[in-house]
Amino acid sequence: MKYFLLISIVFLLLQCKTDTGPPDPMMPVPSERQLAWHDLEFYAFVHFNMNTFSNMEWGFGDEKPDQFNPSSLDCRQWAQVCKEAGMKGIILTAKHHDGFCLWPSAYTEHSVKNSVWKNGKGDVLKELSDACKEFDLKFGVYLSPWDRNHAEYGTPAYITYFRNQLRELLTNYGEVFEVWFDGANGGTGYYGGANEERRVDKINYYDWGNTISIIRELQPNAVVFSDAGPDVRWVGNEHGYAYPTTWSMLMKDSIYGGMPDYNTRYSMGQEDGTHWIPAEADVSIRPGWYYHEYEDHKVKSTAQLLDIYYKSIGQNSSLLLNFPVDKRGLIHENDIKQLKSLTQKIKEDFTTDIAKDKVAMASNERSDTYSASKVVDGDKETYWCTSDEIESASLTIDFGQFTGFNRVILQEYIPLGQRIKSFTIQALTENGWEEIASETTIGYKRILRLPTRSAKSIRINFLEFRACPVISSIEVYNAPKLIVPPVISRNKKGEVQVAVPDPGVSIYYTLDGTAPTAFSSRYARPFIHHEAVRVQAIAIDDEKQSEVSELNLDISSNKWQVLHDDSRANQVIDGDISTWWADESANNQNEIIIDLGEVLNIRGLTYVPMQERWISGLVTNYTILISPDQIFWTEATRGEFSNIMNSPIEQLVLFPTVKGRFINFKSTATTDGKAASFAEVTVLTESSKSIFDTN
Ligand code: FUL
Repeated sequence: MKYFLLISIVFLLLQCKTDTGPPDPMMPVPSERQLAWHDLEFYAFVHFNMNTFSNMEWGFGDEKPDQFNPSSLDCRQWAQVCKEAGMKGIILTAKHHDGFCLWPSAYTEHSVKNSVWKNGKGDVLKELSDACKEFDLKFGVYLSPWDRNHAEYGTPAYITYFRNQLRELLTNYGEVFEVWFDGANGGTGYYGGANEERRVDKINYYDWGNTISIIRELQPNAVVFSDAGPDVRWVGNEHGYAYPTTWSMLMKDSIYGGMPDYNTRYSMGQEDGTHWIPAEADVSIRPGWYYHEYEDHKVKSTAQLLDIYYKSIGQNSSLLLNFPVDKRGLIHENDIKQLKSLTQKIKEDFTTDIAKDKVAMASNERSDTYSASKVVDGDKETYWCTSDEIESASLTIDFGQFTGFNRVILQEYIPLGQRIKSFTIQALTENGWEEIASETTIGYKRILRLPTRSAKSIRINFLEFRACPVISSIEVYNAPKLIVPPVISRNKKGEVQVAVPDPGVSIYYTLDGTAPTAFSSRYARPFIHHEAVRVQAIAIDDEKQSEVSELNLDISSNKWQVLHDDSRANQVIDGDISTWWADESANNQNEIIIDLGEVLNIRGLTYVPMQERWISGLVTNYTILISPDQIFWTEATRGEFSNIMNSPIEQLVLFPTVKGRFINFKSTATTDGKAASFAEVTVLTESSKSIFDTN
């Protein structure tokens, strides 16, 4: 009996060691809390705090609690917007670098309790955590380690303060799914009135190990984000992009929060990383993290947001999309519109999985339990896996008939580690097997955007791996093209360009003022048009048609010249609003003189201020002078762009027609007293009058 037992145990052990049981995990592997986090994929950041009211990105710390006064704060609106977009949670800036607390902390006076908002009885954390519960969303907190308000920042006493606050956040608001620690630490600040610069030893000052123990004690399921994890890492940029090669592993012990070369050396992760610390891509829907009225026209386009989606979630990262909640305390209408447009497009892109339940075959199957069919069964918990000792492997999915497709989603079964180092995809087209992709990592999820083609089968060849491939899912879709109104522009040469983000989408346009249709001229390439004109265009693909976009143009600037020693001054008339020029040697009184090359009937001009993230030298007051010969000048008009700081969009100035060849657009004051800057100036002549007036 004894012997029988022993033999059975040895037999069982041997069984486990054979290739038919599950493969050994390839270390490191994710923890339970990380696995739950991976499944979230898409969740929201909200930057809303003192900076919203001081119109800053990094407040100095000397702001007064009374400045915080939202007129109609509604966290339920945030939650509803995020829920409807399919996002899984919201992380709020409970305290940003300026130190103001959105909850009535017992450890500071610098909080909502001393604001006029709700007579000091409000608590934004409470309102948001309640709203998240109501809308079944996860709730997370951003607590800035740097505090430019606190008198003791830089001393051990501040660490106690910081931990006390962390305890408040993790005790009083229910379940927290992510605690977010920013890498920006130390610098100038108010520091309780000291108004000085304080640097800290970023490696040792925070004693992170003990702070993280508090999080583990109070919120064992919460993941902790920082450059070095320990659970989730920064993707290394604020554009929302992971990388085609993105490992979830990291050499954790060589990294600390805020290290200068983090993004160039570590943000892609490391194949031989010692810890599982996957990437999170954070990006704002506007240029700034905080709300600024002057960015109302700069909400990212559908094409930009879609690109972010594919380059984050599609490249083994999660996506943390930020909403700069406005002074009312609401997600702005423009942001909601773009978010809806993004989520609508994502839904369309992944409507029908062509691979689902189709016949899948592999060059090697570890056993029936791990057969190729597991990748198309719609169950992420089952997976295909090969035996251990293989050099390469391939898996073929047969669609049964020729089918058009352009997206492939692949997922590794990450509880057993991230394994794939390189793979190719082939498609069985009418020309036989053709290679259509050659890529590196997969990880939790990889989405490939490919040109649309028709194929009967696809084959994925796994070429290099750290351990035998373990694939839980392969999905195939045929995403419709992105149909958005075309962008029309004209450069200095007079070339009119009409552009759409998705190649292969047809563009039709008109120049005669009629609305374009599929029977109008088809746009193939840029064309020269020097005269005044209204260009209207639409994008069409199959049955779908975009809204009409239009651009009213006066005569082209090809004969014009900006009269200045610095030839870069001509960027002001190049038709490209992303370039700008300022005469740095001048003060805010500087001017632009344009030589039109001939005498024209001038009736106005347009001015586009610089479109950079940090704007400076926007013209607020101006005088416009016109001359036939640069000797006799006539003042055409003078005036003010009163709201240009908050709304830095194209400004229009009209005046009674003056004949002349030279136009002097003279700045008499700028927003910040710096040299006047100009992105684009166009001159309006009599020839465009009928075009503009019928608008
Ligand atoms: C940065 C911070 O300094 C920004 O203000 C913002 O909070 C962003 C998410 O992280 O590093």
